[in-house]
Amino acid sequence: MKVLSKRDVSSLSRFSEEAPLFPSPLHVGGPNIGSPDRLFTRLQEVIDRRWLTNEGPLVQELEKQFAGFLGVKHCVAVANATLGLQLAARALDLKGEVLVPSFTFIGTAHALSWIGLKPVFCDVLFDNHTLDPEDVRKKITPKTSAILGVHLWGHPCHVAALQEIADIHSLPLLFDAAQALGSSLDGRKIGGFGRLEVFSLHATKIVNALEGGLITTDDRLLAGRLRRLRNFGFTELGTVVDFGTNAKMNEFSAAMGLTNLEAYPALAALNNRICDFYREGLVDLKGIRLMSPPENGTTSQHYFVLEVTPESPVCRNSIYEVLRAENLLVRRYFEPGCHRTLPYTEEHARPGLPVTDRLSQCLLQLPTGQQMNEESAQQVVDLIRLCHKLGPEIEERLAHHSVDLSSSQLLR
Ligand code: T4K
Repeated sequence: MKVLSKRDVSSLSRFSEEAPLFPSPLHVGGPNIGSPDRLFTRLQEVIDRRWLTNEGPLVQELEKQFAGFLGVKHCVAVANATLGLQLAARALDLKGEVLVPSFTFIGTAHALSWIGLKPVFCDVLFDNHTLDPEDVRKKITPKTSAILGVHLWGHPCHVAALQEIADIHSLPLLFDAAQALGSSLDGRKIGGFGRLEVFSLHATKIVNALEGGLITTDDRLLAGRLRRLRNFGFTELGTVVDFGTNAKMNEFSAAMGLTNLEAYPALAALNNRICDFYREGLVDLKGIRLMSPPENGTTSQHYFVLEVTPESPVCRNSIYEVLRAENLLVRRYFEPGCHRTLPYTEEHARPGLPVTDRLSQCLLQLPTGQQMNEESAQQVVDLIRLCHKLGPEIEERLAHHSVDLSSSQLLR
């Protein structure tokens, strides 16, 4: 691995012909994969059994294992979280408007729009980047049919405050828990809050099923309806009683999901070590604010989030460019907020979501998970510290030198 020995801008790939610091790209969301032996055994079983989808034995096993892990009564496996959110909205008979945070992955909003619901974007709180209960309160109208919180970065929403508002207005409260597998709030795992919660098992999540999702609830009747909706509205007796769709998880995905769930304790422990490394190495940098773990809960630390404030000698976008040129593919989630994303701008591009607008311009996410070890985490720290030290010179170079932006790495 290249060493940042010269410690001046000429050692940075962004400004020289030097090879990148990391020989292969480090991704935010690089997939974690549990025991290959366990995975191949399960895949062989699927092949031998010739039962590939439609609530096969591995999907049933996965639902049981995840329900146990999350401490919920019912877990309905689906093809991905986007379909999971749509099934959730249909199962709760939502109509009209749903209050959602603008600061989330676009999939949260699109899932609703795709089935004719209108996401009404609310701001988030600066402390943990989740739905601001006060803004929710202000935006409730007779057209509101639900409140959808997002446990962003796995940080639990202010559930009690949101539940109180939902109860006052007799609205269902549900959660997009796509990023929150393994998180807990006040000693209770995310999964059992609100009417239901929706997790993602996408390749980039701490536990993946290639593609996949889970809907969790303690409500037996709701779980039954979700099961029918994911399979064209069929009952167990084969009669169609509802407007269903195809949101089923297949057996290969379940094999992957089960295998990777077994690796969860080791993955969370690894993230813990990597994030501690990041914290210790970056905590003293002026203008770099590290997002603290939740005060009243835990997360898997799958997302390491830092804020670059105006006091930093080098701005967020310059750090982003320099790091990506070194194959450290940090992300700027979520820029812009949903309310400033093309399909939604007409209605929502007006001032009024100041925290979302600020966060979308100052955050960076660093890689975690199996692709990292303590040596690479140290390299990440050294690189960011160097960027910080060389800040004014980096800014000057970026302002005055023509930039080759054709690299796909820089465009994301
Ligand atoms: N709600 C929230 C709050 C979410 O965060 C998400 C998904 C959803 C709902 C919807 O869940 P699903 O319907 O997907 O189950 C990624 C993921 O695709 C997306 O699932 C995730 N959130 C979002 C936060 O991140 P992108 O477009 O930013 O990145 P993507 O998929 O290109 O992958 C990120 C990096 O990971 C890539 O640069 C390359 C690397 N990668 C990716 C894949 C798929 C690999 O190394 N190997 C791989 O197999 O959305």
